[in-house]
Amino acid sequence: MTVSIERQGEIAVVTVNNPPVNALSQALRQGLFDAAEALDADPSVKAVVLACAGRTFIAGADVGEFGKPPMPPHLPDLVARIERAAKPWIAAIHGSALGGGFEVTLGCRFRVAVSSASVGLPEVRLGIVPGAGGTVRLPRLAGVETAVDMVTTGTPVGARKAHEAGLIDAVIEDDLVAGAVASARAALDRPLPDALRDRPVAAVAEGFWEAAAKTVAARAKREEAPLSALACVRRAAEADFETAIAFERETFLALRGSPQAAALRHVFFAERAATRPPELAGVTPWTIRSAAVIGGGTMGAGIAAALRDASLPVILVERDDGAVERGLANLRAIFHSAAKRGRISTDAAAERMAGITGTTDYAALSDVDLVIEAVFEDLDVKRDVFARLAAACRDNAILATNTSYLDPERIAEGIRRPERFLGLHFFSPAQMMKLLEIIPTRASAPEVVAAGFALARMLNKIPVRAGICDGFIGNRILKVTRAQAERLLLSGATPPAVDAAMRAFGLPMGPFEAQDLGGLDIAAFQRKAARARGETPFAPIADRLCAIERFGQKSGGGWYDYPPGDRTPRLSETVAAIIAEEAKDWPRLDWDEDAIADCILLPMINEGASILADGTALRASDIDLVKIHGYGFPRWRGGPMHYAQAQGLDKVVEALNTLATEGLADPPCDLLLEAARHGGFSDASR
Ligand code: T1G
Ligand code: NAD
Repeated sequence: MTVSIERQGEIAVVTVNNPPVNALSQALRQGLFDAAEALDADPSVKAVVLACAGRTFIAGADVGEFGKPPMPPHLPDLVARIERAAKPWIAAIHGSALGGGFEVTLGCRFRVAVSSASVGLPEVRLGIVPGAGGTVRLPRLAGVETAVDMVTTGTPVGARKAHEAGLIDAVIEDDLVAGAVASARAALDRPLPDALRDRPVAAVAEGFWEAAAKTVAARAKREEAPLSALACVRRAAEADFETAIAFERETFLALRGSPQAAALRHVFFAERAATRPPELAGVTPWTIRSAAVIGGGTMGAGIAAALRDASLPVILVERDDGAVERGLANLRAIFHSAAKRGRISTDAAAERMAGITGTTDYAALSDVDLVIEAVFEDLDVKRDVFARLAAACRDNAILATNTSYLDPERIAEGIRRPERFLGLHFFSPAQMMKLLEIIPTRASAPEVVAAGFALARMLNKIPVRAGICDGFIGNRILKVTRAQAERLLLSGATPPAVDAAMRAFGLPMGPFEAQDLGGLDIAAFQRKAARARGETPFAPIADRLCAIERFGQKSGGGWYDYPPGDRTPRLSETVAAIIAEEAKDWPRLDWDEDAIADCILLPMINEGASILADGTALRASDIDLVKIHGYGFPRWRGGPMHYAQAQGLDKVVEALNTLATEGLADPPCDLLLEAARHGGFSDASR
């Protein structure tokens, strides 16, 4: 039963129960509509409290129904029905009242919530706008500024701030339903406030809309929904209620069927599926209450900061006392800049730092639950570290490596109790980047792998299981991206043209700007190791730049020149000369932005398909999450694999064959050909 009604005297309590998050499925909409009808017809009912069972209030429309034909009662009609009810409805909110769930409360005359609750209209994060009056009733309740902020960012508001902003009428400290019933009774003794539909929208200052459009456009970049949401609030402020409601509905329906909305829905479900991989269902993870990090450099400091952000006590181990001090200084700098940017308070920064102990003594690790190694990318150095860890740590302590390219099997070779070892691959800066590649070895115990996923939830990161190969999922595709970028230069394109094309596609920066920021040396290490294994990585120009120590911003020049103290990329004659020499036997082609993007994206998709084929990734959606959360692939395109399907895999195969005949890419792999025949990658998420 999704809707039940019980009476507390003249107050009816309507309880919704539709696990897991009380999403507004057709059955729930019908149940609530029928309840409104029945309660209106019962003269003994003076007011209605709307509450929810389970862990949250209504978390919105049932996103799973989006791809299906809409069934009545439609949500706008349900909200309007509750709003014109003969008795006042009071929404009693716990957990999250989001999207359609919050819109239902805007149909109610009053809203009360427990202090831990939040309310919001996150629809823009799904590429749509509120579709049940949220952009029209919210400015009538809390003013245009609050409405614009909430609907264009999608960021929920906590109960106390919501109360200050007039979004809710009261914060209930004790029993929510009892508090709501009491509020309902009290409301019956006073004149009822107007329904939101009958309230005016307060005027805004001259120039408000133009300024808001600038801010929203800058933040939204290429995402369409935020500016559409702003237009809906403006219509609500400048037109009558019915006109504004119709405009919102029209905008909602248009966006719901858009490629961006399909992509963002795909990512929404992929992110949720990623945290609970079916292959680990029922496996109890080893507990993590304390941690240690070996190496306090770029990654070690970032990882330690992320662990502290999750309130875990951290021991930082370095080679010598000087290095310990440098590691602690790196951490202080991270927390200092987080406080400077208002992400945390200065007190919190001090508290984070207080929870870190620096040492060179492995004996200090005798009782930690988890150790993450982030020392130099050198096999012998890492093997020595794990030999010492295997001796110093408990048998049920998790031992993890943050290697980018080395084989975790070889790093762990010979250690005692290898079932406690796995790869945990963070991305730089580790305290910010959401992605965590989890790389089990053949010996890794399922409970240890499950602990990796539990750690990701603790650190609020997106976990993706990756198999062992050179570069796992993300860096393996990155190698292809870089090789393609070089092929473009050798066939007539320039670094700024390639970077501009990829930025136009939606990436925060192009492949050459990104290499200069991260440093060309890490990939050079990787190519050296690959050549030692007898492989032939393709990077003729990057090899020559590294040979003359052009490692990027950190050495004053890489693909671009950087004057001292200035991170603005400048064209480099040296690089242009090297490209010209290397390109002398290559055919020169004319490259426009789309052709450049295809030359990079299509081989990326092809590599994704071969990663699926050899099981390095279990799901195409996992590859999408890796590229979005680790490499800045635009979320509103859904990731490379979703993008490929949206373009049509047969078209992708055809375009790849063209690139292959021009010697600019490998031909489509078998799995991609098969997926094109079947119209999709087998596991594409719903
Ligand atoms: N529809 C369908 N399923 C949903 C859902 C939804 N709205 N929200 C969550 N789920 C599923 C999710 O896939 C997962 O399933 C399970 O619930 C638990 O979710 C007209 C049209 C509420 C804060 O954008 O933000 O209303 O993986 O792991 O961490 O204007 O879920 O177990 O099978 O995320 O506790 C607007 C989306 C919709 C809110 C709970 N609403 N949800 O977080 O659990 S658009 C949203 C969330 C709309 C109207 C428009 C979070 C949460 P499974 P979970 P959680
Ligand atoms: P880094 O050079 O910045 O830091 C390495 C640190 O390890 C140094 O502080 C060094 O003193 C310390 N160290 C070396 N040997 C040690 C030992 N035996 N015991 C204790 N400490 C020791 O390097 P980084 O960029 O932080 O990379 C660390 C690891 O993370 C590498 O495996 C790298 O491939 C991987 N990684 C790097 C990135 C990145 O973008 N930098 C991203 C993901 C993974």
